[in-house]
Amino acid sequence: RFERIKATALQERVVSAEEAASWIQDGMTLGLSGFTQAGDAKAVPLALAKRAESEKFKVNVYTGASLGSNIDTVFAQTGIVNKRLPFQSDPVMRRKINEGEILYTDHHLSHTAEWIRDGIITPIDYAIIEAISITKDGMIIPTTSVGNSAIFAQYAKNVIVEINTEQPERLYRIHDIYDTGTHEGRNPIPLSHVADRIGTMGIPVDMEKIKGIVFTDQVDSPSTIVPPDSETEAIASHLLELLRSEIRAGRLTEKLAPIQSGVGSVANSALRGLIGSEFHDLEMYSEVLQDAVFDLIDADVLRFASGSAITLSKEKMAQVYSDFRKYEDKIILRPQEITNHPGLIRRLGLIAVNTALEFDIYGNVNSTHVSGTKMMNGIGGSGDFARNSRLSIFVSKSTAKGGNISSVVPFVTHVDHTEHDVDVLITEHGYADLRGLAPRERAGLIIENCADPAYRDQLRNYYEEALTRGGQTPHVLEKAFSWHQRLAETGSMLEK
Ligand code: 0RQ
Repeated sequence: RFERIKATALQERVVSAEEAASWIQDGMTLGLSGFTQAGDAKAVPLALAKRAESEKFKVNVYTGASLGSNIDTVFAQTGIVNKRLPFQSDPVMRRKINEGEILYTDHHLSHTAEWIRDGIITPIDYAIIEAISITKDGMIIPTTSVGNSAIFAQYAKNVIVEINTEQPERLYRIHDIYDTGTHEGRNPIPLSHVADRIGTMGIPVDMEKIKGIVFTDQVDSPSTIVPPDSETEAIASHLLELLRSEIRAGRLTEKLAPIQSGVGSVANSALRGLIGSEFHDLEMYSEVLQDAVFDLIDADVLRFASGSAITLSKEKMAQVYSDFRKYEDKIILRPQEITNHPGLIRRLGLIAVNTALEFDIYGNVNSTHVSGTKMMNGIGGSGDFARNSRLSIFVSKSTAKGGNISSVVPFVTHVDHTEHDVDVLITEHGYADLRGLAPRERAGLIIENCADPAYRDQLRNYYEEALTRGGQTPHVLEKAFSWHQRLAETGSMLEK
């Protein structure tokens, strides 16, 4: 185990997870590695939660994105979290957030590093970073995610490294850590192609700040991949139809443009839809590399994938890590500030596919707040990509909860992505290409192409009444949220 600490002077700093957790005091702020269940620090956070059985304290918790290994669950259950940012997706934490017990700052994933640099948010007392090893010169080599780990380690007062001996050392070749520097004297980021390497292989850190090193062998939590159903398959086929029409229009070739894809069942299904298609030599410039990405590499459809985390199902994890040589030259993991960087997203000209909870007849998208008030997960990186991509696509099933909820509504109850950031909407019924259209041109297209047939008359009636009121974006304001009100009162958005 100790050979993983190549800076031999640091070997004497090995402590137990319990000892490291004992350094954390009430009121402190922690920066934990971890991005969509991958590469999260596990041993020290879980030991910290254990302390809560006999002690009362609260900490602020910053991460890359969502954590696995039940960490957010036990953090929420033990009540030790004061404030959480920038993303979570845990059901227990979600409930505590919505009950007002945990403060949650739902934040664009590319922005958090800037807040840390500028001293906007409470400074980090302890960064706790999972690593496969520490190099001779003290660089931390992350495991299956990079997320915000580099900025946390750089700005934290103290660093605890969790060396995960279960993660193969071969992972050392896949990271590319680039520091954008502070606002003074910042230069363009020298990345012009998805596969470019622009930084260091690990996270450079002042060795003096490494207060402790903990060994762990707990692997990442596997993701649950919901198998495609007829609706997600229909969404995937409409997405392919859209891409083909872009090729016919001469705007894309069969190599497409680098693809970003959100997480979840719809996104995974959409990606899998590319297997067996005519598209080839594809590239991804995304956040999360999920099962479908490796399927696409295996099928020789995907040439290269850049992301911030590798999040896999149990079966895929076993296959990928037992044969990692096959993938190591086709993958790069970067800090989320780079994967989600507005300038790079624009420069690379991405096709971005993200998921909506609901969207309205003019193209505004709500990805986060159920019925406008209850947090689901968070905006994650969807806003970074939607605003800056070459082609910004949102997908959703047209209904939820057995048809009681229409995902196409008169007015979204919370706006994550404004109509200005949304190019194309896709449901299982079809797609609406909103580019270049005025609000009055959009409404009909969205209703007829995307809404569930059971809700189309209701939407048409709303829009016709709205037209009598006039305006650039016509609405019947007193009825704009009436569908959500009906849902709360009767359990369905359908008019009786
Ligand atoms: O709940 O399973 O309890 O029935 O929402 O919906 O259709 O399974 O879709 O898993 O792809 O998640 C937007 C939440 C979609 C996700 C969201 C209910 C529905 C179901 C899930 P049940 P589906 P998905 C990259 C980019 C924001 C962050 C992001 C998300 C559950 O994609 O969090 O894009 N995105 N990040 O029944 C009430 C509605 C609903 C609804 C669906 N209108 N009202 N409930 N549901 N529509 C990742 C990162 O950045 C880290």
